Amino acid sequence: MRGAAPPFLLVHGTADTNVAPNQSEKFAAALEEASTSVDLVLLPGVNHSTSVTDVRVFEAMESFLVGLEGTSRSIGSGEGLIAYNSERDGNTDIYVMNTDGTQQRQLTDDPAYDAWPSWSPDGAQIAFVSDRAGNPDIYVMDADGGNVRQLTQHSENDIWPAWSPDGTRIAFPSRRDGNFEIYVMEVDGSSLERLTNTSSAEDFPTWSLDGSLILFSRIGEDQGTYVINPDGSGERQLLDFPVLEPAWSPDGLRIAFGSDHEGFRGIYIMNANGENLQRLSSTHYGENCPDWSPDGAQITFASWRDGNGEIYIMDADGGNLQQLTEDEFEDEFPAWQPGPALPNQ
Ligand SMILES: [Ca+2]
Ligand SMILES: [Ca+2]
Ligand SMILES: [Ca+2]
Repeated sequence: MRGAAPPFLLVHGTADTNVAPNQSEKFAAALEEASTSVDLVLLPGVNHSTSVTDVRVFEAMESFLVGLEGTSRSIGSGEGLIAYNSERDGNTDIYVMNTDGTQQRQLTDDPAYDAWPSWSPDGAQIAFVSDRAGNPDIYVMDADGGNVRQLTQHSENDIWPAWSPDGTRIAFPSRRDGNFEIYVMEVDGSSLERLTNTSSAEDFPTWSLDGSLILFSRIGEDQGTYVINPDGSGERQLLDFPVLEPAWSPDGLRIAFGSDHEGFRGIYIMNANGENLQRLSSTHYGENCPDWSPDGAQITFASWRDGNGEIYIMDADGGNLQQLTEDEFEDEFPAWQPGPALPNQ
């Protein structure tokens, strides 16, 4: 027991640490006898994705926990918000909605291009790109759209902000030194550091769970997907093609990304070491910008399967597709609000 907080019941999605339903039932019955509430956390294991077995275990435990006092938390069941950008008001602005597509509401309202939302790890702030000062710069606002601050001010493009997992820094590509390089700054815009220095275009940074690595793409000479330490050392190649809009999974084990390396824009996932590449997209209409639900069980993304960009969610194995937006305008670049931290994080 951890003070007043309910204990977590971890369900590992691996064959070697699988929890049999009868064991889960015994554990749940023991908790019920003690009038103890419990939080359920479904945690996909190393090198394994969630399987049918895991879902059965999860459902078995959930059914036994119904009626227990207190709350059981089923992460991935629609909690949190999804931020995205849309052209529905005549220019591109940032919106948020519930994860079932309800309560779509506008956060920015500026004639400029306001796009590419990126949540702070605590889900309280959103970094984004706006050209309201004349060219693309990085901004931050509170999750309700208030308290907008401009973090970068440069006549060259600063784009694609990505928060460090501890919330203290933001990585972003900038063309301020002649071509795109990856930079890191403090969240107040100070202490700017350049991590790459090439004639190619570096783009799309995303941080590992522990903040020890930044993954990015390189287009041009030495094209590919790389990881680098946040101090600019230790660069190494993971893939021989550049990924688009990558997102590191909340458990740190996988990376979702868009790619056109098979001739169309699709959504893919791979292990964090670059192995076990899998395509999730089942259409060739164009899909991009995946982002993970807080429990890693679902992925939100944009798809052009109905003729213009719409936001969808699906399970992390590509199943259970659900459409969240439906209008004639471009809705894209979804970002899933981070949830409560998993135990041991
Ligand atoms: Ca706008
Ligand atoms: Ca460069
Ligand atoms: Ca649309």
